[in-house]
Amino acid sequence: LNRFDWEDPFRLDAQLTEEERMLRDAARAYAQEKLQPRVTAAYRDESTDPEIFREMGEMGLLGVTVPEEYGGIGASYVAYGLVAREVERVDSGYRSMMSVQSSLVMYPIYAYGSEEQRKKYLPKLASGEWIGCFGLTEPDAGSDPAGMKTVAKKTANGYVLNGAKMWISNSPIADVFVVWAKSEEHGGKIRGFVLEKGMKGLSAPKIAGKLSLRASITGEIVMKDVEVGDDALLPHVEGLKGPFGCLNRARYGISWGVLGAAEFCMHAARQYGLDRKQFNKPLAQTQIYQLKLANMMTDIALGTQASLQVGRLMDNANAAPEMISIVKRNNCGKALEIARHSRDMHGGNGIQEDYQIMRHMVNLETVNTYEGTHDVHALILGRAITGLQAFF
Ligand code: TGC
Ligand code: FAD
Repeated sequence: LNRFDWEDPFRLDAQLTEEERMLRDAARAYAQEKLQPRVTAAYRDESTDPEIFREMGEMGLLGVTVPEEYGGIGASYVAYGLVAREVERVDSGYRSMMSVQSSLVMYPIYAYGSEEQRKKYLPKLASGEWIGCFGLTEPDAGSDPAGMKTVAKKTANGYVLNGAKMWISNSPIADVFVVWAKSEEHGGKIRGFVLEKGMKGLSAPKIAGKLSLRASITGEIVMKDVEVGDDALLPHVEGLKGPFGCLNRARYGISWGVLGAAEFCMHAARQYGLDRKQFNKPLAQTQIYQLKLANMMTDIALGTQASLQVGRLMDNANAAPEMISIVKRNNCGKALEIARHSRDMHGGNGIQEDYQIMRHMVNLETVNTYEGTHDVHALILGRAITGLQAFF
């Protein structure tokens, strides 16, 4: 009879290439050896160590799908997903730092940028020497980015940008800002601009007091008459499909990442249930405890297979955005549910920082919200099913 492995129910390992397995193992070793020891304090102190970008760069974990000539390693989207899963097994905030840099900053510069922009920015972003951020959301435009107010006005040899972005991962420590604005020159269409730290009129104050994702710094981007040259415009994309093209990749990565967090929570609940006795028997020997573990393993296994399939389709240029909505929405919702159950299964210990479950649980609240909320992805899917848009 074939053996069943509860840690790898559908033999994911056997479905990966040698290169994908190697990158996954390198990411796991880095995350466990370098990130795991600092996360509890970083989270408690709400502090982000910029050195992490340098370390990830050295390990080749930034922009893994970007070709080697620009500093990436030209790996598959499946490999990218596996890296996200390993980093988020430690903390969603660390995965956020990595995925913003890779999918939301390096990808648009690679896909929509000029050759000069690629050469100038990508190698330094890949090495982690420069930190990037992505400004789409505004105080009055979250789920509805088409409602943004940031504008770019044409000048003799460039543009002047005015506006404010809100909830921007990495922004207070960023060197490179990919910002989306309505461009008057292009009939009010949304265009991408690459801004740099130190530009006059550009600031990025930290948003303090987050009770979720505390190891990942978040800020605003404030632009007051920021003057840039013509070379700051991303020349090869126009309209919302620009930022959405980046979000497709980041959302896909998140669908893998949250399963890493979910696996951590499930494995911890299993071990806790084996170790702790009540009523003279291990908690893991009760039916309710086993039911919860069975549900967790099932959701993780199904979610992983779905993300793997979407990744393979992305690698074959055959994926549709709605597929990504399915896995982003499902896996985030299921991971959050798994973390909440694991918190409960740990009893009083579940609220203690050493057990790490509550940190994952509150992190996943953010992940369920950013990159399109759980309900917004339901509406994207509802539109695909019915042909009727229900957003407005
Ligand atoms: P809609 O009319 O549907 O589309 C406008 C144009 O965009 C195109 N498009 C896409 N293109 C590529 N990929 C996709 N997924 C696309 N979705 C839409 C579409 O074809 C159209 O193109 P064109 O040429 O015809 O103009 O747009 P809408 O205004 O009705 O949008 C509705 C909705 C709800 C789907 C959309 O706005 C949405 O997804 N809202 C959620 C916003 C969001 O995800 N924000 C994320 C901000 S970044 C972030 O959270 C980073 S956190 C990262 C971290 O820390 O890890
Ligand atoms: P809203 O859009 O106001 O939504 C509030 C509620 O209303 C949600 O439940 C939503 O599902 C619901 N809702 C909205 N519209 C509808 C509708 N039509 N029908 C039914 N229900 C609806 N953005 C960036 O651009 N870059 C970043 O790097 C970034 N990082 C982030 C980091 C953190 C820690 C957080 C919390 C957010 C980040 N975001 C970032 C912003 C994130 O993408 C937005 O918070 C998200 O898109 C939701 O927008 P909102 O917060 O304005 O909520």
